[in-house]
Parts: sequence; structure tokens; C-alpha cells
Amino acid sequence: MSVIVLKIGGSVLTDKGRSSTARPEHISRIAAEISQGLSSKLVLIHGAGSFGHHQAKEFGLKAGLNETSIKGIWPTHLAVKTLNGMIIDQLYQNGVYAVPIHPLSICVLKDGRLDSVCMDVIDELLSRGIVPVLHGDVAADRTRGIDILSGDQIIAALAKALNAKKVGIGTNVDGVYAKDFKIIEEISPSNIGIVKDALSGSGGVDVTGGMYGKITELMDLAASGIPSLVFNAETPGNVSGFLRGTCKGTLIHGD
Ligand code: IP8
Repeated sequence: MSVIVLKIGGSVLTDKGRSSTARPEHISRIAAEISQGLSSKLVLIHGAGSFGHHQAKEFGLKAGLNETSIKGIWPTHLAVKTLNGMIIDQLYQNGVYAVPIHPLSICVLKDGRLDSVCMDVIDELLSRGIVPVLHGDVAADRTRGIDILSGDQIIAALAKALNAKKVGIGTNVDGVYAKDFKIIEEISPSNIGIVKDALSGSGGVDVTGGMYGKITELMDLAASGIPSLVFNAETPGNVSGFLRGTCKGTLIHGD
């Protein structure tokens, strides 16, 4: 059975304007939709939102390891781990057997880019029908000491490693907007220049690049033959629709 990789953005699950503030109504609805739509093996990834971006900024984690940032590793990891626990709790309540996989424990970066992921535990859990739930995190970096690892980078690495059949990015918008505020239905190498020009950062505190960062990661994935869909996960029915193949948004593909 092939694998689906789904990321739900931190802007859907949390209030990005207020530190460590969840949006429990969205967390429980999305958990219920995952339960309704699930028919394949699933890896779920979630963004940090206000559980992590505020802490990462406060301690300057993107500056690499120094006297200040070292003090922020645990508060940042703890914040996003807390959000992860809330999500897993709701999945369980909806009959989805999910477990936390913290990237801090299985990923190493090099110059801010994901360099290696220990896939053993993910492979093993997936083979047993258990849903691994990863998240954006602080992570060890071979050159910088530490850095922030966005869930967007994790999507691309896992989708490639698992040869995913489908990748979804649930955000708080209907897809990627063009300059005329219309949704761009498809992004491919033929229009990426125009698209990048139209992109701007997401609202609130985001240390990992907002929509521009996402599209860069997804174009890389598309180049290796794995298409992805950016869709609105705040619209009820879209998460289960994505899992069933009926959801609309912006399709990112390689040709
Ligand atoms: O929200 C960022 O992950 P993202 C992770 O997926 C932290 O970009 C800790 C800020």
C-alpha cells in the first residue's frame, strides 16, 4: 500500500499572533477528517505555528549555536512537542493510532538543510499501520551546531524516501495566489518565475520562509516526480477530500 504524506501548517492549528496558543476546534476537526478519509498509510507532519516560531525568534536559533541560542533549544522543542501531543491526542480520540516522531531525535542538518533522517522507526511504524506524526523542530546541524528544521523540508525528504504517491500541504489559504489574487491552479517549471515573483511571506512570526519557502521545497519534490497539492485545511471537508483525492487547490508538478 503506498504512502501519503500530509503536512498541516502551523497557521491552521495555532494562532500565530499569540505565543503557544492552539486552535483546538481546528485540531479536533482535522483529526476527525483524517479518521474519515484515511485509506492508505499516512505520515502526518505539522508546522510549529505559535508553538516554536516565537521561541525560535526569541532565542535566535537561526543564528546557529551560541550562548543565547543554546538556551532556546529546550523551550523551542518543548513548545512544538506540546502541540504535537495535542494533535496525537485528538487523533487517538478519533480512532487513528498515531505516535510522535520528534525530528530533533532523528534528523541532522548541514548548513540549515536536512542532511540525514533515520527512517527505521518510520518504516517500521508505517508497516504496522501506525501513523507517525512529525513536526517542524530545532535540530542538530553539522556546520552551524543547531538550526531550525521546517516541516516543509521534512515533507520533501520523507516523500522522497518513502516514494509517496501523494503529498498534501494544508494551509490557511485556498492555494497559491497570483498577483491578481486569483488562485494559481498549477505550478510547474514553465511558470515558476512568475509565481515566485507573486509570493510573499505568511502572516505572523515565521522563521522558515512562509509560502515562498514552501514552494521552493515542493518544486524540488516535483523535480523528482512527486506532485503535491497546496490546499485550504481550514475549509471543513478539505482534509478528508485530499485523502480521497477530491480536494482543490494549487497542484505543483514537474512538467
Ligand atoms: O512551522 C518551524 O517549523 P515550520 C519549527 O514547519 C520551529 O516551518 C521550531 C520554529
